[in-house]
Amino acid sequence: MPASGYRVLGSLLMRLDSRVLSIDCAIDATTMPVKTIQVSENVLHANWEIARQNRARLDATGIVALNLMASPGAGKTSLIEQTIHGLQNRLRIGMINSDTSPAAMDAERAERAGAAAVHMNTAGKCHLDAGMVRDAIACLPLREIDLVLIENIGNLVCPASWQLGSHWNVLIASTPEGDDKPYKYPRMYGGVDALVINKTDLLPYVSFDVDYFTRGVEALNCGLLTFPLSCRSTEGLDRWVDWVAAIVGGRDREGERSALAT
Ligand SMILES: Nc1nc2c(ncn2[C@@H]2O[C@H](COP(=O)(O)OP(=O)(O)O)[C@@H](O)[C@H]2O)c(=O)[nH]1
Ligand SMILES: [Mg+2]
Repeated sequence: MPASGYRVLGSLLMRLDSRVLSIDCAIDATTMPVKTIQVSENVLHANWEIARQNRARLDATGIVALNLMASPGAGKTSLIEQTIHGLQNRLRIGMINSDTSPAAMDAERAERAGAAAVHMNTAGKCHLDAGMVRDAIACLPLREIDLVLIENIGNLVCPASWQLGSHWNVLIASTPEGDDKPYKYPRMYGGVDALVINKTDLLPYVSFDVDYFTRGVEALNCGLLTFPLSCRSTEGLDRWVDWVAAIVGGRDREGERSALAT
């Protein structure tokens, strides 16, 4: 067994020393007794405990953290860049970027925009977890930061299940993705505290029925705080930036918005 790499027992996927093995399980369902293994519950509980510690650490240094989730290409890094620019003389910002590979260009974009940035390579894993965020936080100059923007892995499924210790979970939708996404990803849309609808500049060119989309969101997450905007044209960005400044400014009162449910 090599020192590097990891094994996920009971899973169909193993990664050993950079080699990914896909294993086909041939189980004869007629003779095998049924066993239920509560692996995911235990793993999620352990994650919750670390998320709680992350929250405590952030609170102790007076930092507010936003967990930004979206599909690949929805505009997570663009929104982070625009938020850094919009707040440049008001708040000191740290950024945690995650990608499934060593490619650190999004962290570099945030750094060029003016943030202290950390790149987290999840090595193929489809979401951040609280342990990764704990390690990333440890690399940031916490005493020189007011706000941490976390760019989660681009997908609308896995990140929804993993608490990080962030104060606000924010979903970034974008108009070219289509208006059906709330109906297809209810867990993500139902679980977030705020929603950004990015790329509104493309509304005249793409098939995106705002009413249909909004009805889907409202059915899952009634009254969800929503920010339609364009990172390209900058329309709507002021309202988003002012809101971020307000939640950081009023962190004692608002900071518990995203409750850490067990
Ligand atoms: N038209 C348009 N393109 C955008 C907007 N925001 C981001 N993009 C583009 O969408 C692509 C993906 O953006 P990026 O921020 O890297 O997305 P991420 O993968 O979610 O981090 C890039 O080509 C951006 O220039 C927007 O508001 N309007
Ligand atoms: Mg990105």
